[in-house]
Amino acid sequence: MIDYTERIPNNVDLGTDRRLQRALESWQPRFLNWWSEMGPALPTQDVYLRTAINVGREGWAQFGHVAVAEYRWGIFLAEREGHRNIAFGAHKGEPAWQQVPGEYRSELQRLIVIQGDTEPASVEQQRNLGATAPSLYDLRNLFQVNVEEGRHLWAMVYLLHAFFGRDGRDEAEALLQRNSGSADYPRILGAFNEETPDWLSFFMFTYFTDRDGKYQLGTLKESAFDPLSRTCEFMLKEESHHMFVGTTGLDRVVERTAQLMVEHDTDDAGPHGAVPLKVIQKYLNFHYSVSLDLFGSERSTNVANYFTAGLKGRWSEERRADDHVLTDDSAFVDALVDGAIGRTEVAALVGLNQDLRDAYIADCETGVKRWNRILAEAGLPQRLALPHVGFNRKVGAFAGAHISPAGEVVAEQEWESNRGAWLPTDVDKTHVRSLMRPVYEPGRIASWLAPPRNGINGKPFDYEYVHLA
Ligand code: BYC
Repeated sequence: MIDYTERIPNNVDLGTDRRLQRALESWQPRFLNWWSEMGPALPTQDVYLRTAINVGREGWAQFGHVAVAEYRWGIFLAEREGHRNIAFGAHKGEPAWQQVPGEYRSELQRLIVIQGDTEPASVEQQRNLGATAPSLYDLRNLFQVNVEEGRHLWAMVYLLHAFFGRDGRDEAEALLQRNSGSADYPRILGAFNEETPDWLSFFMFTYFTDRDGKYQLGTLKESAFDPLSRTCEFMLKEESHHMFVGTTGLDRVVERTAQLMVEHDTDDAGPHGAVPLKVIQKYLNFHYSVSLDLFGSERSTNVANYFTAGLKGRWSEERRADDHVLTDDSAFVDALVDGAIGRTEVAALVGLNQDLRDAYIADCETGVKRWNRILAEAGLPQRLALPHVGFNRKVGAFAGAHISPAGEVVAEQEWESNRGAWLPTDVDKTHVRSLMRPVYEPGRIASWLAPPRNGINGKPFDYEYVHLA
């Protein structure tokens, strides 16, 4: 069980390490200050939230109305039964580390800082969405995602404070100083400096960008550094709700658009108060391509070093039928070969970013299948699709190339003249924003999406999930 009598709820025996406890207790007011300045802007009395009370398989969370500013952010690591050995890399077979080995200190710290940086960034990106929530149910889900991203920040800050000394404490401060989209001090990764100005973007973000989180956390869960592995394991449990919000949110947008297309026998649901299917496709193109950039380059010596050192494994590492060392293996990765889209052979270790990205892409396809089933069931011939992996990329083999969503290399001029057909235009964004009118009455829903099939924790859709201030 998690101890909620402590100032910082935790299951890491914080009380037995007074120095660490004091250091984290002095970071806590700065976190709360950041939350009040950069967290959800909409004032509320309370929200129906889940709070982790245990890390076990059964009944790990409790639901209830909580004043958001009083949410009990804490430090929760998955319990480990027995002894764990390192599953991959040069240290394969050795016992997992409970401390950070000196030779890997800076790489490990860098990975933890990058992971930590994304968590508050997403809260900042979503800060103003409460003002335009399509229902109280959706508003509650937004706040649930936000408080848990705040908790994920706590997870990384605990590691920085507990294992990286002075440098770690400085990095924990910097996590509250960088801001999403700031010109002077931006967040580290590209996607976390983009805006999330409307709920279609929010659903796309929680579908595509949170899913990068799932895959990156999955690789860090394999880490030889056991405290990182254990914290990521528990974070993944919370993360699955965030992706549920994205998946079902987009289901409901597509469902409503399809309904109106059939009802009015038109391709364009825009004039009928919904998001046109073409605009959904453009938002999808944008969020997918920006999220692909989060996997880094197809050829990366960084990832080879992380893997060999045991810092970052592969997705489902232990289920792979190979030697888990990969020094003698090769792999094919995407590349531009003489200006054409092709593949090139590299050492398997250097190609591991693409290995992870391939698993992510296969997972993204499942959403597209769901949305296409909704269109098919409505009797519509139109379909959504993931754009080609090279489309609109800023990182890796296709950065700077001009590749259409269908996967053709085109001239820059052709790409630019099609930009508005492939990515959201100002007109599209203005239309989407015009639909974003808040609906705060229990049981009611905005015009542009269908209600959810089920409520939260067995409650009905018309439950008062949020009491506004
Ligand atoms: N933007 O060798 P390369 C989540 C940098 S999301 C800006 O190609 P590498 C969440 C890179 O840092 C998951 N810079 O790539 C979701 C490197 O810089 P240095 C977050 C970028 O290092 C929603 C240089 O370019 N967690 O949890 O193999 C809501 C060359 O890099 C970008 C992680 O990402 C970019 N997109 O892989 C809330 C896990 N891409 O070192 C939360 C930790 C690359 O030369 N991070 N660069 O100065 C990592 O594992 C790796 O750092 C990356 C990059 C996968 C991000």
